[in-house]
Amino acid sequence: MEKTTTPKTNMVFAREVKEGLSAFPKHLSSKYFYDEIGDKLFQQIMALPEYYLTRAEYTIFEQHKSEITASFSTPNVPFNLYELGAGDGTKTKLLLKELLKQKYQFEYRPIDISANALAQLSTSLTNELPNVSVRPIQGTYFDSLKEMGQTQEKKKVILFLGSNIGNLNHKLAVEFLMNIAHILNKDDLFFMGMDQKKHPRTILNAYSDPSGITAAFNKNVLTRINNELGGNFNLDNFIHWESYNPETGTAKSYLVSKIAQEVTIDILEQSFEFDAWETIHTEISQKYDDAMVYQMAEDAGLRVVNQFKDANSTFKNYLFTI
Ligand code: AVI
Repeated sequence: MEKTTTPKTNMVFAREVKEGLSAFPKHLSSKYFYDEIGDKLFQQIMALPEYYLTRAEYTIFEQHKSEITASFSTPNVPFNLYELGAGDGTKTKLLLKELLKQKYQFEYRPIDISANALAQLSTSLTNELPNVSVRPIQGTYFDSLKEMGQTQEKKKVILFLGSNIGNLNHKLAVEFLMNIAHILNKDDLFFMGMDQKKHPRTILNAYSDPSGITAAFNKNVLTRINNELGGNFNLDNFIHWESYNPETGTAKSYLVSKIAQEVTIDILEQSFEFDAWETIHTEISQKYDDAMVYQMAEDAGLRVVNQFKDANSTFKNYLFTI
């Protein structure tokens, strides 16, 4: 999910909090989980035994790196490798190493809203893979997609890993894919990680770990409201709750008010009432199957040309073209 960390986004944050807490049922966007603390909590989540997604995608890359990179291009066709929301690049480095080994001509263009994340990634790449040419782009997905669409340049391969698409509701996910389709030329490719439907218990466990890290991650949106908008949320008055609907494949996170309470947010000059056991919906993490993915692709003007999976089809990476 795209992060929002700049001060200028505070006004947007304030407006969205006002809308979300005035709505019935209440909601807040999971994009506000991510600040310095939220980023660290997400790093911890990715290392949790219950959170299988990151390891599954890493395994796919380890096991299929030569087929994956061969499906991107051939050594004689130069291309730009873009990555939306690059993060720390742990999984991508496996592909970068393989591309170097196979003598592909490419430039790696990680995109992230956080200048700090990009600087750290560039430094680690310079140390670990000094032969990779790296040219980061700092900005939102939206701005960078627009820029990519305007530049007529060499072939593009765009990575969007980690099932980040699952944090968008269906309508926004299809709109996002339409934007991707719009900027792809004939030979360009889009490579996306999508978590798969599986035993509901496995999914629930991944989002409600007993160590409480996911709960702290979910509650970080309240901490941010307290710190950035002058809120007085008492975090102990809320519990993290996860649900999974195996029919739709939708996992949803909530914060549930344990008591009837009133919370004040200074910047908004407003108070919000909570009944006992009232919910704030904070995140959706959609799980997919092939039928859904092919339908979404068709609706967005994309075509699935290849897919890679781990042994149990826990997670899949799909390759799309227009
Ligand atoms: C970033 N995103 C794909 C994660 C997910 O699985 O939905 C965020 C997350 N939320 C709770 N745990 C991890």
